[in-house]
Amino acid sequence: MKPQTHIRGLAGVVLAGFLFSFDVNSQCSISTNLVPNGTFESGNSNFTSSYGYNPGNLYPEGKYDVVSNPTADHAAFATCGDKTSGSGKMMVVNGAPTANVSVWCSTISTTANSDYVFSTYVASVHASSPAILQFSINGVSLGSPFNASGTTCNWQQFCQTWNSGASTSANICIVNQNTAASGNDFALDDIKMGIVAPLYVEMLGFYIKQINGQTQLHWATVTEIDHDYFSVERSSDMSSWESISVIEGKGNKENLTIYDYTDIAPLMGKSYYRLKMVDIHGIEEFSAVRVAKALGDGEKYKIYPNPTFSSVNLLTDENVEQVELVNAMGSTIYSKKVEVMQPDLAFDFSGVSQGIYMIRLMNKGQVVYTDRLIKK
Ligand SMILES: [Ca+2]
Ligand SMILES: [Ca+2]
Repeated sequence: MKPQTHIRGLAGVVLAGFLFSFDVNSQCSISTNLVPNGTFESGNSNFTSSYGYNPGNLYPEGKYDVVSNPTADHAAFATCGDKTSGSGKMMVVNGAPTANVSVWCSTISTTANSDYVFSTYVASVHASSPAILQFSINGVSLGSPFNASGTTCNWQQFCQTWNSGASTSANICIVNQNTAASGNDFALDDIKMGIVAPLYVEMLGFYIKQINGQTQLHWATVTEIDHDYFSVERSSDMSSWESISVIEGKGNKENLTIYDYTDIAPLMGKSYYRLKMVDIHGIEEFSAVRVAKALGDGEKYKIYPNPTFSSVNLLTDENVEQVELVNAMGSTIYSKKVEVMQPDLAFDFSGVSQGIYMIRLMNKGQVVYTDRLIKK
């Protein structure tokens, strides 16, 4: 589905230095679910199917049942918990090799000219030929077909947006598009449809700046609705994220708020940052991802903080054998051998008098880098 973005309030607001980005996603989020018994907890009711209801026996193709354990209806089906609670009911289907057959349909009232999200969870109950399903509304296919996981009992959510146009009712269906004869056996649960959840945070920018080995994060919001908090998240690989700070949101407001956070100890190499925004209803959205490199492009050595009151850190991927401090008279007043090279080394200059020095990095008897260092 398309990312939901709003730029309301941008006009007239000038923030020098901000990289404007509006890529805030609200995937599959709906405000109020309109599908009755989408959880199947009421059993075989509130929906229709072109497949046959065959309670207790799913050996024939093209049949379904509403049960809490697929194995109960077919010995070769996996023992899966439902999506709703893990112990509730789900619709279990022995998919037949005929495309364009409606497996599940329901009719709901809709408001004209509104954006809706239609969403379902699907899990395979047999590993072969995972289900290929497609949404359809009022007889028109919606979006691309989607595939259930090849791993049994692995519930995955699929959703599509739909604009109601002039429609005041929607016959919503989940249609089989798989023509495989064997396998194609799956379960549906937690089917939902509703108006797209409103974006509760309108971001006006999110950028990062690197200063003295620290990463400063700056962002701004225009509107916040029921906003609870930001979680500042960091990752070294864009796949596993850790929350490094939680910053309270403003709740509800319609004016510009600027937020700042400083990561005083970024990861070695690259640090990726993103903001998770959570509203009071628990709905989550994510900002764009920004990346900070410990060393700038073409930069081999970084000494920070500078000026310093006590110690300095040396950040480098190069080999350094010795670090020296030279005073204005040209005398070496500090010299330390690097025993074990690490990408981030600390040197204690607390015993060094206030003044301006030259810090010198040596490797194989050669000076490889010099910088002016102010000791306070
Ligand atoms: Ca359920
Ligand atoms: Ca089948």
